Amino acid sequence: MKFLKYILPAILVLTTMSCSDDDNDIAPINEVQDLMKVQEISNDNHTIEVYTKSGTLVQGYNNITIRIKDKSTQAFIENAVFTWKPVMHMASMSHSCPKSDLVKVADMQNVYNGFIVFQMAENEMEKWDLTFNYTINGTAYEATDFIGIPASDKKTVTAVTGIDGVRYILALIEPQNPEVKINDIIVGLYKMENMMSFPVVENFKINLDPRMPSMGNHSSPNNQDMVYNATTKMYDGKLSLTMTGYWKLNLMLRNQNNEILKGEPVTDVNEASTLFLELEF
Ligand SMILES: [Cu+2]
Repeated sequence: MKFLKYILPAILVLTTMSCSDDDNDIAPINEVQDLMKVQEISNDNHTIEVYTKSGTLVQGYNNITIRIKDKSTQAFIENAVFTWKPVMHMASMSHSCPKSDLVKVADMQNVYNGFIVFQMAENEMEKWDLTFNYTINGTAYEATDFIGIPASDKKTVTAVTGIDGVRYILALIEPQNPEVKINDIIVGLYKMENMMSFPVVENFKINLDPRMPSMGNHSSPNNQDMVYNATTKMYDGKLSLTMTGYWKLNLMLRNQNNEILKGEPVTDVNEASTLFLELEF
């Protein structure tokens, strides 16, 4: 019995340890198995794999996961420190867009995550590119390439000028898969500080009035206006969808003094706000 009591646990521990070692060396867990590769962006030293859920980038909000591989060893790099910069090259000027930091995902080995809000789609003459600047063990590298940003058929991002003269960008982040129910709605709100800087706007409020224009412009019960969430740095509310189809999400943007900067109430004589987002499901 002593054998079982002392030796068996020891064997179990050793077995478990060697198993996890094998996992690391031979078959690392696939940390991108629920995602699809959009493209690779490379330089002489590394290949950066860009992933999203759909395998594409879209006009609007994009949750983006990347892995970076050493070209000579084929090993994924776990300790890169990134900045990234999306730039649209337009006829008369270049500009960037709202984005988060690109950071290593906690409890994962090889993947980094962040988001980018592309407020404009590409066209024949005007394209986006994406630059990664990163350091590995103190050495700096850069990789850049063009990326494809086709137009979204529904308005999931909008850029407007408030009565304060500031240019704001609003992006629909959730629901990505709307249902007939009361959905959590999340919107990102950013201001255009200059061509390259789009910081988060804090502590504003966004009124929400979803309507179905094809059905007498009816609304829905139990919606909740969107308020700032200091943890996520986004705006949270409740979006009530009583049936499938096309919904126009009429919005009013209010500053910290509760003044309306953009948008109008929907009434019998005013069927829509000039500030809105759209979804169809
Ligand atoms: Cu542009």
